[in-house]
Amino acid sequence: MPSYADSNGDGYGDFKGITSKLDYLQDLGIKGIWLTPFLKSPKVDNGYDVADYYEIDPTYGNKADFDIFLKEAHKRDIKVIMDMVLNHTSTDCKWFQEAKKSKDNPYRDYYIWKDKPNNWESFFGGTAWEFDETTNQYFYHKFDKKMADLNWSNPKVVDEAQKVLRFWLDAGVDGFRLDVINFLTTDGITKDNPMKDENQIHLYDIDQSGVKEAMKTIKSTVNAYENRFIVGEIGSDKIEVLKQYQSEELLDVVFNFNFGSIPIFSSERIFNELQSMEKNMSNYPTLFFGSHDMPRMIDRLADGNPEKATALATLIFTAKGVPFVYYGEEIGMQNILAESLEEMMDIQGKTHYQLALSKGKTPEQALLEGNKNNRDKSRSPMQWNDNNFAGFSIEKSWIKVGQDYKINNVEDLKKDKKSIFYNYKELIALRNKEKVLQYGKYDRLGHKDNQILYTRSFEGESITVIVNFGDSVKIKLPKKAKILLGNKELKTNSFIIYKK
Ligand SMILES: [Ca+2]
Ligand SMILES: [Ca+2]
Repeated sequence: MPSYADSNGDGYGDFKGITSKLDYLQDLGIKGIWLTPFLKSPKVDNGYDVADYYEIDPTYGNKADFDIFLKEAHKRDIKVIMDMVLNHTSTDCKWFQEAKKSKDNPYRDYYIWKDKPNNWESFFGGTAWEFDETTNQYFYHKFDKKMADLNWSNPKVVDEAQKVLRFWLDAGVDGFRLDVINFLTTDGITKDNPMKDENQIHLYDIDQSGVKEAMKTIKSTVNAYENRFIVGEIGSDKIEVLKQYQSEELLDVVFNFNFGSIPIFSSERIFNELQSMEKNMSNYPTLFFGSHDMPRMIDRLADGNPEKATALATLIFTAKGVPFVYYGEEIGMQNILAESLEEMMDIQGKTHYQLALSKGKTPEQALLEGNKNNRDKSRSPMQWNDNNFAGFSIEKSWIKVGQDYKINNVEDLKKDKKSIFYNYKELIALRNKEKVLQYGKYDRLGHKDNQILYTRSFEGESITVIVNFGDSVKIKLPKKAKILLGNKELKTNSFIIYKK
C-alpha cells in the first residue's frame, strides 16, 4: 500500500493513487490485486498490526476512496483481495486496550495471559512474552510486543473475526490473503517448545490442533458469498504441512515459500519444487518469486540480469498454478539498501540491527546484519515516470531511494521490446488468451541440461514450454508446431512456448 502510487505528495501510496494506476495494470493484463494491509494501524510492522478492523488508515484515504477504487477495479475486470490479519492485533486495538485494564475485563480473554512465561520465542527474536504492570501478568506476542496474539479458543474472538470478514465481503472485496494463518493460537499455551542445538523447534506454538477448525469457520463464512477466493500464508517449509491446509473446506490455495523464496538460483531446485507441488497439492499451487517479505527477485535469483528474470517469469505465467507478481517486478525493480539505522522502517531489520549491537558487533557490522534481514529493500516506491513520488526519493522517503531511482522508468520500458516489461506483458497476454496455460494439467514435467520443460493440455489442446538456463541450443520442433512466444534458437536464459 504505502509504496505503490502517491496521489497527494505526502510520500505514501494511497487509494486515489492506485485508482489512477488501474489503467496501467489493466494494460499489463493483471486480473487481480492483493492489497497489503490498509486498515488503521500504528504500522509497527507495515500495517500487519491492525488497530481497527473497520477503519481505513487515513494515510491511504477513506472508505469513499476505497469504494471508488474497488468499483473502478471491477469495471476493468480486476478482482481485489485484501490482507487479513487474524493471528494478532495491534496493542492499540480497542480490544487490547480494554483487555489490559483488569483481569475481569470482558475483553481479557481475547488475548493470552499468563502469570509465568514459557520458552516460546517471538518470530522477530527474543521472548514472546511481555509483562503488563497493571495486571501483573504476561501477554503472548508471536511477533512484536506491540502485536498481541488473539486467543482463538475464545468463541468471542471467532465471532469477531467472522464479523470483520463479513464487513469487508459486504464492502465488495473478492477475497482475502490470510496472514500467518497456521499461527492461530487455537489450543492455548501448552508445553515449552523443545530445543535442538540452540534452535527452538516450533512444535507447540504453530500448527496447533484447532487451526483447521478455525480455517473451516473462516472458509464457510467466505463461502456464504459468491465467487470469493482465499490464499493462505502458511509459515512452514514442509510440503506435508502445506498440503493439508489446501482443500475445499479450508483454503483455496496456499503460498509455498520453498518455491517462492528459493534463496539462490538453481534450475534443478526450481524444478524439484515444481515437481513436489505437482505431487502434493490437490488444487493449484501458487507461483511467485517475489513478495514484500523477501529481497527483489531480480537480485535474489537473476544476478540483476533482465533476461534471466524474464526466463523466471516465464515459469510463473506458464507452469501449472496461480501466478502472483510483486509490484515493480515487471519493470525489474531492484533492492534498495538502508545506509543507516534511521533509514530502516522494517521491524525485522531494526530488531536484527539491535540484536547484533547487543552481541558486541560494531555499528557497521550491525548495519550489514540489519540490511540482511531488512524487508524494506523490496518495499521501495514503484518507479513511475511521473511526479507521484517526486521529492519522495530523498527528503520524504520512509526508506531512502537510491541513485538508481528512475533508471527503469515505465514509459521507456513500454517501448523497448527487449525490456522485462514488454516480456511480462506478452507472457501475461498469452496466459490470459490460452486456457491451457490457465487450467491445463501436466502431460510431462521434466528437467535436463539446465532446461525446465513441460507440456500442459486442456480440452484437446496442448502447449509445451522450455525454459533454458543452460548452454545455447537449437530446438527441433514437432512438424506442425506453432511458436507462440520465443525462438527455437534457444539461447542461455531464454524460452520457447509452442502449440502442437
Ligand atoms: Ca499519499
Ligand atoms: Ca498465534
